[in-house]
Amino acid sequence: MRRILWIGFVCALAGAVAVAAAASRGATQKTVGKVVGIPTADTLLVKIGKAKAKRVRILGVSAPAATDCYGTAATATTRALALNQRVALIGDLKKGVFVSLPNGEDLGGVLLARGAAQIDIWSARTTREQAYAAVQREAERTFQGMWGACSTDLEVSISGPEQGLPGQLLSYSVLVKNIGPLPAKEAELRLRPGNYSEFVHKVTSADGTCTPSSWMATCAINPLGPGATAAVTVVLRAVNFGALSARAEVNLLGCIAQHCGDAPLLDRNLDSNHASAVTILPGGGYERKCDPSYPAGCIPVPPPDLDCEDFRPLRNFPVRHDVPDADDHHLDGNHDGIACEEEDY
Ligand SMILES: [Ca+2]
Ligand SMILES: [Ca+2]
Repeated sequence: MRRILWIGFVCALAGAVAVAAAASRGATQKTVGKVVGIPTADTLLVKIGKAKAKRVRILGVSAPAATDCYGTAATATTRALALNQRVALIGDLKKGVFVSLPNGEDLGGVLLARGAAQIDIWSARTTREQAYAAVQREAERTFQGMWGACSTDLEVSISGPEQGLPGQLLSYSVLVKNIGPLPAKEAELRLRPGNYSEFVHKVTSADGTCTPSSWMATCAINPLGPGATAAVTVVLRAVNFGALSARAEVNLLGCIAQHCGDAPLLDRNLDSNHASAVTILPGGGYERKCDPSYPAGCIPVPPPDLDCEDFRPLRNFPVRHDVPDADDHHLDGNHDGIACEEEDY
């Protein structure tokens, strides 16, 4: 009697497991097949059983096409990982599948980590989207694959008068250079005085379209090939005695289309995207004087209180805390003797 009960229990349990398995199959169907071709980096040709090989899209990722920057390298990456391998395809074969490699690794995740694909933001969301986002962020940060190869580097510089007078119009020359290797199709330049009462008077450029407002001018820079330079002139109106700074910031508008061709995805060196020039307006009790707290260069004494942005590209420079009125500009927020580090902002 006891034995019969036990068998009954086992049968019931087995039945429950079978039902659960069927239910989970419905949700995440799993098929095993052999990869016999790689038409593009995010598509596999898979032979399942004796049926004709099927084209299967990898779910959640999108790789550059053959004609895009890094397209050939991306396809080679998928080929090296998956060709001739027996893989598990998880999901609906018609809609796209997660692909599990023989070593258990997720093919889509590996492609993202190597910068051979990016998250497919053009299709429906997937259950792995959040995990994939973290992987892609890391790949971008470390310039893996296409994030390094399909980048460019815009650099900005600004120069202007060392000295002026309140009421004067002061002219600054701004240069934006594309260091390369890819052409910069879209870039935006922002010009503005520091956080004081000086105003943008005029902004002109033959290499872009500029729109001035009282506190900031914005220029859409014309496409810049590798090695090419765009020039912009900005005129500021000085108001007060003291120090005046003119700041320039350039931003590459990276391609976010599914197929970018030779348009860069990002600017790989953001340190070179800011520059500033300081002009002294002596008088009214203000004379040109270098602040002894900052021995790396001549940083004028306040007022006004200048920010790290006013000395770009200068960063990580020493600060003396053993002088009177040490670090008057508050450039060493964490008091470690080095100004304008990441932690000081
Ligand atoms: Ca740059
Ligand atoms: Ca510091």
